[in-house]
Amino acid sequence: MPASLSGKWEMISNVNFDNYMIALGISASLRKIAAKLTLKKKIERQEDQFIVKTTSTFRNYTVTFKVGQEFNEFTKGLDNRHLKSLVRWEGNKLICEQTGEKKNRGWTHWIEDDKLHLELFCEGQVCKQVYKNVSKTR
Ligand code: VLP
Repeated sequence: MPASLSGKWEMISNVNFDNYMIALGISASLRKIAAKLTLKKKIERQEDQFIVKTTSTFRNYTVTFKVGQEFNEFTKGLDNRHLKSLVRWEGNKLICEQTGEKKNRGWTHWIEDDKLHLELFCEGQVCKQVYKNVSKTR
């Protein structure tokens, strides 16, 4: 059973995604498409470095970072903003603060009951997603 964030994951629930996207300023037409997607995550970790790939039939988004090291993030294909991002551990939670035009923006990942949990937050809106593990075992 996966005790780490690493592996392949598939979304099984997505609460308040629309309000999160509205907070990001995503257009109604794009929100309509995004709302129907089953998002997948592939998370790779090498010591303090993470690669988080979010994929779908519509668009993909990859972010690479080192824990504790601020980096420039461009949310290409999402809301297309330039951010200063910083990821840190707080207990078993991986927390990203995304500083930029939008206040109180970021996300938190953790494992609970063998599921990958994700809270995406922006300007007071919180979207809660849960992913099941779909890593191939052999
Ligand atoms: C934008 C909302 C369609 C929706 C418009 C595009 C690839 C934590 C973090 C690592 C994210 C992903 C946020 C996804 C929703 C943005 C959707 C295309 C999806 O993940 O895992 O980057 O911030």
